[in-house]
Amino acid sequence: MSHWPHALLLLVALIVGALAAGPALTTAQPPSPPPGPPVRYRVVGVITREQRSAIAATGAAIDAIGPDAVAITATPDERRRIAALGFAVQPLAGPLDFPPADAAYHTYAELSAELQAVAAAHPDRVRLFSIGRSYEGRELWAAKVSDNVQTDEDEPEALFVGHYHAREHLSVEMLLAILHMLVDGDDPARPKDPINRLVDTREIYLIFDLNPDGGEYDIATGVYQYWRKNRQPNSDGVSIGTDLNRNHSYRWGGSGASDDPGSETYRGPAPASAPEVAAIESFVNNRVIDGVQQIRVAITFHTYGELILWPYGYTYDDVPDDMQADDHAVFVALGQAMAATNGYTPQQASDLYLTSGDFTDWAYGVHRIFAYTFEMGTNFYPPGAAIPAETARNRAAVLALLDYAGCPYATIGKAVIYCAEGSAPQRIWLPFLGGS
Ligand code: 0X9
Ligand code: CA
Ligand code: CA
Ligand code: ZN
Repeated sequence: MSHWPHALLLLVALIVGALAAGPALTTAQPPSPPPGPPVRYRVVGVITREQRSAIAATGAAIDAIGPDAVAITATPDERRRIAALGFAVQPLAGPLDFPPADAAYHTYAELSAELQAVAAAHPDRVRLFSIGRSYEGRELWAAKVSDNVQTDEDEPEALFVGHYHAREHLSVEMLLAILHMLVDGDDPARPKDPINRLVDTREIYLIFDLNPDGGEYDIATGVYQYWRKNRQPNSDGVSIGTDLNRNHSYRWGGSGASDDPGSETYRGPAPASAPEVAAIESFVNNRVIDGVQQIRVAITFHTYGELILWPYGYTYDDVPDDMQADDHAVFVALGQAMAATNGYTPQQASDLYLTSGDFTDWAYGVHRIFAYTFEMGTNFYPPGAAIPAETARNRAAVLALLDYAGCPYATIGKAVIYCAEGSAPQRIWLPFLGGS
């Protein structure tokens, strides 16, 4: 209340200033411009909190505050309104990129280009598509990898997902490493090697970057922002972002997720309120064909901790009413089998801490998918030079999961009970895994 007269005075001063400077303020609301990614600017001559409030009131995000300038992220309309307040608005210098030591990481633009190149080089085995758009309008790129890739065959399906959390850039590199592992070096003249056989007998879906807005924001200044959430503005008018890994529709709103929009683990205002979460849920929902979910196994890659986590995260119970005992046994056996290949620690997600609304709870709770969270590495920003080793470390685990996609219940000796012999072999012999 007490600061309101100041704001009014300032506003009057700004309007007078703006009028004196020439351009008249329009009173009518202009039509909203087409949605597009907001752009970062420096606004100069900003000294007081009232000035900053006036800028924030346009809807622009104030990212950093200096002695006489602020860095903002603004839509074209917000930029115009800030300029109309009388401030000089300058484009922020410097391309959006990783710091030099981390140049090996892919920006969103580099990821998009790389995916297009791989898809063009392997039209028989790779189909590139988008599952939807991020809040700021970026395509959420996905690829299907299989033989006869344009056809939906009756083959076990697997899903891998990267970049739920913005600062966890290594997870995008993991998705790219999987793509390359699956398609590089395949030689039609050579007898089918185990990887080719896996590709040919499964349908593998890769969602490379579920949070491109957060990822781009995290690297935009040249100094990592430790950003986690997406970049969707919240209804408090101040904070930005929903934690995508708290926004899923299964038992949304329980423990281990915040209802405070300012929190790093904000669950969002409603289940699947984040467009990125809505997009992946609708993609997975659409893999139900004739009442049967086609995707049997999944990994969502995060950083960090060198962990393999299985559901549930919402409860400490190992086998609550919404989990089959045999499914729990599969989660443990398959989790341990993968951990044996990469040295990660396998455990139930809630052994780390309780969460609600994460991807794996939803994927299993709703779709009975054997979905795991992998926590890669030992910090959020391993140097670019660490990418090859950190991604190669999960190569055998990914192949083992693809192998067991034929019949996950084979891990507990119950293939005969659960898995009918279909056209797809249940196990592909993987000599480098010591597979039985
Ligand atoms: O908290 C998360 O979303 C994941 N860890 S992270 O450090 N990458 O943010 C873990 C999700 C797995 N679920 C539970 N631990 N309950
Ligand atoms: Ca196929
Ligand atoms: Ca299929
Ligand atoms: Zn994470």
